[in-house]
Amino acid sequence: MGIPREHTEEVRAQIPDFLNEVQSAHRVLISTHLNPDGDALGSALACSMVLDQLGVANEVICHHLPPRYLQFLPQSSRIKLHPEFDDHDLGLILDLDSLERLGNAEHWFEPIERLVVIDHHVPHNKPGDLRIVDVEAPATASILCDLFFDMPGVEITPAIADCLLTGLLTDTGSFRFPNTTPHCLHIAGQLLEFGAGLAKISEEVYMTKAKAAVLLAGEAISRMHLACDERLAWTVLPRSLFEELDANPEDTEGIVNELLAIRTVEVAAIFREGRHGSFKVSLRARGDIDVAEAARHFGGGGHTKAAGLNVEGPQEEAEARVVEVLKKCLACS
Ligand SMILES: [Mn+2]
Repeated sequence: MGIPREHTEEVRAQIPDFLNEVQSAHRVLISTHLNPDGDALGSALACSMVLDQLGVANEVICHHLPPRYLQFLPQSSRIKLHPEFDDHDLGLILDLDSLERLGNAEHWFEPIERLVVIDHHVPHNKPGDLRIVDVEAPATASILCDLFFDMPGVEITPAIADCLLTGLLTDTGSFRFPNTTPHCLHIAGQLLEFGAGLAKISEEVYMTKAKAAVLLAGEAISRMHLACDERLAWTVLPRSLFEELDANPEDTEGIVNELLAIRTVEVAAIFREGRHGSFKVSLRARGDIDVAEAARHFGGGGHTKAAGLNVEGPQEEAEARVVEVLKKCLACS
């Protein structure tokens, strides 16, 4: 498999269309997907600041407010649950290709006449009057770099550079995933020249956690089960544990990767008990193993190496059903 190559020139060719859309708008509503990550929020905020520079009135809304680890993003307090105005004539959505993934924010986009979509996911519903989509791009933020670096009237400030670099970093796992292209590293270098603070972003995103998150990780690891010659690892986090540690669902972020880090482990799963006794299961895999198929078995989905599903309790049954399917994935049952 060769290195992926994004369609930088095709994106640049859409600069006039993008400018035409935003400059003929009276007020733009910007949004991104629910459970927003660094690419989603970094991209939304970067767009907002670029529209400011172009003199285009705009607002940013999201179904969820920024999680704690992204609250350092410049101007993150601009992100609201609801818009203040109701006279938007252009919608700009980032890092998603299905309006449903806007969650509650979708409602505010329904009356808006025109829509611009900027995204790097495989298209589903293809909404939008102007679509700037590159499925080979490692992040929506990298498409925005191609769009904004040479855009007339736009200056990449340190704040914009921080937002875009956060998107690049989080969607490439700090430049560790196979989607890390030469172009991605090149534009990351340019973002540093524009004043992005790599060390500060890393500190906020990766090196700072709530105490509850660290305690929860300890519990998750100490409760871990191994099977299939230690090729399968899983752990269950009951609701009572979250109450005891004063932890929230956000605090489970990254724990599944700790299980997958064990040298022999090829599939890792973390079960988190939800409010109604059902379990949200995050799956991770490496090597040739495809966990998306296992997730689909339970009506879930995702990527081959990272997928998720929901399963009804009680705990023992939920655990047994999912583990059985994961053992089949590993051909060890
Ligand atoms: Mn993304």
